Amino acid sequence: MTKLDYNALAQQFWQEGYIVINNFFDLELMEKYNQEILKHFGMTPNFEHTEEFLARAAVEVVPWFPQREGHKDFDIVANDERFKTLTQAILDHDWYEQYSMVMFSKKGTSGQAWHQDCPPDDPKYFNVNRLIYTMDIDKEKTGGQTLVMPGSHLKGLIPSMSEPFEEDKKVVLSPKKGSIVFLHGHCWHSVLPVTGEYRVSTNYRCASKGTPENITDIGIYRNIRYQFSTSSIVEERS
Ligand SMILES: O=C(O)CCC(=O)C(=O)O
Ligand SMILES: [Fe+2]
Repeated sequence: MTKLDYNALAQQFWQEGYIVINNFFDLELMEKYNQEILKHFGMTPNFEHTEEFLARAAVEVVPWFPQREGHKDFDIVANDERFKTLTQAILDHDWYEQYSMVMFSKKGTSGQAWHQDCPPDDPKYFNVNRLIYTMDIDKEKTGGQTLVMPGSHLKGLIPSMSEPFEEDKKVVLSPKKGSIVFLHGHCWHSVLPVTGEYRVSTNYRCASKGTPENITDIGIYRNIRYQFSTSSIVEERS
């Protein structure tokens, strides 16, 4: 791949709230990951979230944390020098790895509603999603494109259902196998319904030092604030 201008990419991240780089990871490595992921899930995994969360937040993904279960292959991405250099360019030297999470959605599921991964109450504290794609995501084959609202990481809370929401300003991302997407946790984003056999993405979350480890415990949806550790709605938004 061509040489990366890390500083320009970091600047873009801070302006837009996200960056996309195609052909970042080797296709062979991505294929290996994808096969391990499919081996873990099979094609019809059960949802681990509660019915209430699935219904209210309209999020239909099954999470898996492969590094926690000792799947060493998943360390390769975390330890990749270019991946780390890009992270460093964005967060300076003061950052730490949180966890890697694979998200699986089967055919006919609704994807993910618009959300922020963590509360924007204090702009200093946020997670960074470092997404890698082990398969092509596109309109024709899979559906499940990722939607992002440029610049929204600087705009505070995602509007509630009764507040104006300029959805036409969104950008549709169709990452390819080997692409990466870095996304600020306060940036408003969603995932379209999955029309192909399945959809998989893998997120190597990290954060600036000093950010609480549980920063992503509460996700912000347009209708609710949801706490994952207690599987409960902690706020109804109006
Ligand atoms: O799978 C994606 O493309 C984005 C998923 C997401 O919402 C996240 O990683 O926070
Ligand atoms: Fe998210």
